[in-house]
Amino acid sequence: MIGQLEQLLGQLDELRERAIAELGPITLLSDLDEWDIRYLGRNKGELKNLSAIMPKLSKEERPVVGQRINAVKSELERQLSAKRENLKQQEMIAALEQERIDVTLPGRALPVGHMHPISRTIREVTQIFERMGFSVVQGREVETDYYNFQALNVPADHPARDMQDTFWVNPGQILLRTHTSPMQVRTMKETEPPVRVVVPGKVYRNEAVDATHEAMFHQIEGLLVDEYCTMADLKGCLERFAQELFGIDTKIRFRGSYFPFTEPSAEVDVTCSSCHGEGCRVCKYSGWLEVLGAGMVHPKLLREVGYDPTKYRGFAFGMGVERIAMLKYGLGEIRLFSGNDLRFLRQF
Ligand code: 2U9
Repeated sequence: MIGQLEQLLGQLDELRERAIAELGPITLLSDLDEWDIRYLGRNKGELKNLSAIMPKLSKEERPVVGQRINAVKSELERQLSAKRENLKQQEMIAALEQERIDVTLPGRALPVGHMHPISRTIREVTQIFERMGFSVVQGREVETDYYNFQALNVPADHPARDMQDTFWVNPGQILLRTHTSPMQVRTMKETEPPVRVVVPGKVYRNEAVDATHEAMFHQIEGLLVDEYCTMADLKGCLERFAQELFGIDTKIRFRGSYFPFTEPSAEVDVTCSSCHGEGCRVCKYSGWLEVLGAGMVHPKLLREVGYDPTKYRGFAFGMGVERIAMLKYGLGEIRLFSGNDLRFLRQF
């Protein structure tokens, strides 16, 4: 009986040695799982097979063998878990080696867009007036007949109100604004003088489209109302504006004109920025470019918004943004601005 016990213990020792020897060279986690099943498997594991002999042992032998089985089992489990940790570490190190990134590599350049030339012109113009104390306000593009025409002293039979010139949403009532002026009326109705605003935005006119006319374009209009305000202030303000936009040598001139909302009214020319007044194709050999309309706010408008025309006066002006941009960038075709052709837009 002693011989059988010794043999059994010997087998357990041999199993332990063999298992540990086999564990050493394993390099893959999958092989480790196989090893686990082979030696420690609950079903057909070698240790389990040796344990099957237990019931046949004597009362004295059983604890001796049992203890030895448990010792071998713990030892193998300990070694397995150490090996598993070790392999996991190595796999991670290998992955890190492989996936190593070069942080000094220059990044991929993302395409960067830029401002549309019309937005840029609007910003440039409004900033000049902001430096002179004007605030920028923007209004709605769908307006009422009252704010777009009536309040601005545009008579019912004025050609601008014609079906042909205005895009009506609701004929006689709702329209796409034909100028940004409705916003000046709204501003005056909401605030007490002094008023100093510039209003940039889209406007709509139902006209034939050609190289210099579009059905939608942008305007910037300005309005100043104060107790003391003259045509000389208007002229000084616009001269300053022209010099900031086209160059310090720029001169301006007023030519008498007519608008329903201003009296007196003027067309404002600036000396040609292409030839500096000498005459060229851009200015049609006149030396002058027409860039603005302007005038003193009609007293009827002041009364309409609740201002006392004996106490307050105002000046107003307006310009087409596309026209300014065409002059600034030397373009002869207005439709390029709305065409969204990247070959054109990328040049700015
Ligand atoms: C109020 C009072 C007065 C705005 C003005 C012009 C003259 C003008 C044109 C320039 C080129 C329109 O884009 S364009 O075709 N504008 O000539 N605009 S005075 O006068 C106002 C506006 C609002 C309350």
